[in-house]
Amino acid sequence: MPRMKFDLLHNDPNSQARAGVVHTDHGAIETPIFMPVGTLATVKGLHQNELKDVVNPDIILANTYHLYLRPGTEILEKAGGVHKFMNWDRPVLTDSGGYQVYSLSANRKIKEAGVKFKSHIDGSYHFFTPESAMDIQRTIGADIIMAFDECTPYPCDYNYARRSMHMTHRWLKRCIDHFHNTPSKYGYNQTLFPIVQGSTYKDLRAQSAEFIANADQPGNAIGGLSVGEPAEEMYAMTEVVTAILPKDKPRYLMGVGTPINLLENVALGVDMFDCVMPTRNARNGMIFTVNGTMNVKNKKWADDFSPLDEHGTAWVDQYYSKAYVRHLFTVNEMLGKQICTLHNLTFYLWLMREARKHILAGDFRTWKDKMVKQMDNRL
Ligand code: PRF
Repeated sequence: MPRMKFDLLHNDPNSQARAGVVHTDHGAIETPIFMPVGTLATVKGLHQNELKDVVNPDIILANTYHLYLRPGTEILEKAGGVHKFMNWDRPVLTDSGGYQVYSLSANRKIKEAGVKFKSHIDGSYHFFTPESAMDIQRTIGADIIMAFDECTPYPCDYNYARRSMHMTHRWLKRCIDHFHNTPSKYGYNQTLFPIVQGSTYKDLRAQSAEFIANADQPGNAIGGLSVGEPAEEMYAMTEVVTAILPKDKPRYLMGVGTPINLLENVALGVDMFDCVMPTRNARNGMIFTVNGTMNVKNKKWADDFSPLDEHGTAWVDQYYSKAYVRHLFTVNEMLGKQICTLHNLTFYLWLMREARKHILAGDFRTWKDKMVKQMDNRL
């Protein structure tokens, strides 16, 4: 099977930032990229045509843990995979469940064999192993699938972090063996990304990055960050890891983050991101703009009839006023959440496209420093 291809187009001379293109059987992904989160095979609140034509991401993300519980692998297989099921013909990435199991389910027991967990839906018990995580992701049919790992909490003592990292490495070996011995189900290629762990310890991060680099898969991910540590500590870890991971393969930082976190990590050599923040916060009335974050529920917008975001590039930004969107939240109308979701995702995707333009133009560093200052603000 041909390996997923990554074309590295340009390196920024004043940072580690890169612009590239990842090629998959469902199309190309221009990096740096933000992947909207569609946990349950829906980016909450958006129609596929809005997602495609307005937000226009090259790839979206879905979750193994959630799709395994509902609708289940039998339905997904009958549907012919997640793309057909949700009517999305561009690339999809699935997380392995190696994070949601820890963050969502009660009574989980982590052992060398795998993780036993209790469903957050109905309390039923399930068992995930590195092998079953590969099988489920084969059935869901994402273009990029993730290794089964343990995401350590923050803070995490050194010995636990070290032991957990080694288990994640042993699990990776099982993932790779199983993945490469099972065929894809729907006639297109799938690619496995291993995940670097090691908590907030530089030596562990370096060791894990070496191990993951040696696994020689077509792309690599960084996990275990954005779990409560200060941003500076996250950046320090990213820096250690990107110095070791191969330059000719895409790097995906999992579950990150704010617009500022994205730009700082792009500067450290990260190519791909996902996070629930733009969609989840939108549903709570929080929007991100070039001039900072704003809570549209705030009383001060009650009679502000200016556009939701005068610098915004989404049609909703000029079409609706702050006062109107605030009103929708006050009376709990679903349109408010939809408007803010469309705004935030459009903003995140715009920010990554701008970053890419500036990397290609050679002035990323000055642009990034200016944007970070400007966005570090509450409206
Ligand atoms: N592992 C996996 N998924 C993740 C993470 C991880 O460490 C994170 C960490 N922020 C988000 N999503 N498998």
